[in-house]
Amino acid sequence: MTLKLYAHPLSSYCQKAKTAFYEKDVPFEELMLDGSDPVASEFAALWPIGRFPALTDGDRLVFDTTTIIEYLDVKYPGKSLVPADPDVAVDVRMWDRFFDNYVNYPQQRVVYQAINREPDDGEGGAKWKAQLDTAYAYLDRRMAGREWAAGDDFSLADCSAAPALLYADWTHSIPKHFENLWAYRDRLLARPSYARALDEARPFRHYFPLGAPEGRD
Ligand SMILES: N[C@@H](CCC(=O)N[C@@H](CS)C(=O)NCC(=O)O)C(=O)O
Repeated sequence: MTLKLYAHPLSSYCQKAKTAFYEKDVPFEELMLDGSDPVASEFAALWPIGRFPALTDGDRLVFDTTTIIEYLDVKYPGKSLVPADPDVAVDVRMWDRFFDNYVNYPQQRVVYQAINREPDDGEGGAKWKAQLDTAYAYLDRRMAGREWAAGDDFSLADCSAAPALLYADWTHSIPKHFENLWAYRDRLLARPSYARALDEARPFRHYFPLGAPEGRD
């Protein structure tokens, strides 16, 4: 049964999911959510919450990106993105939450304000940018001497980190003096699985509401 991923290449969460597919070499069909039918109507009927990506495996719906990746690990064992050691797995899940909640979430708020999807705070998203600054400083300390976010191997947490740090920097620049964080971001962008997801987004970059900066990808 073909796995179908309802997605848009520019979406950070879709890039997170696609990184996992490519990392694990699991084939899937990407159904483009660009507002046009029949995919748009099909998706609305399938998952009325409307957040993407969402995955179908036959009649089964799997929503929310972390769960999609956990599902792939269960159904397609081999290279695991959640480690078998439960203690390390806790760490991986915790850092996955860090990137979703404390990097991607504030980044999204700034963008959604800019496109009037959410109320303007009149301060250019200052509160969210301050949260990003705190996350950057914490991550720079975390990544000192580390290759990946948690455990020794590339994991679910790094799938989450790659697009979160790409767009966070586009939205609110990561200061250059955070060398450990920059080195980690560079490693993520060079990882073939994420590089492929990012390449697939290139034709859509001009849609990034704040403008996609040159040379920061
Ligand atoms: N918790 C969801 C969040 C997904 C999400 O926020 N996706 C964005 C695209 S990157 C979206 O659906 N935006 C459209 C909307 O908010 O209606 C996940 O982990 O998959």
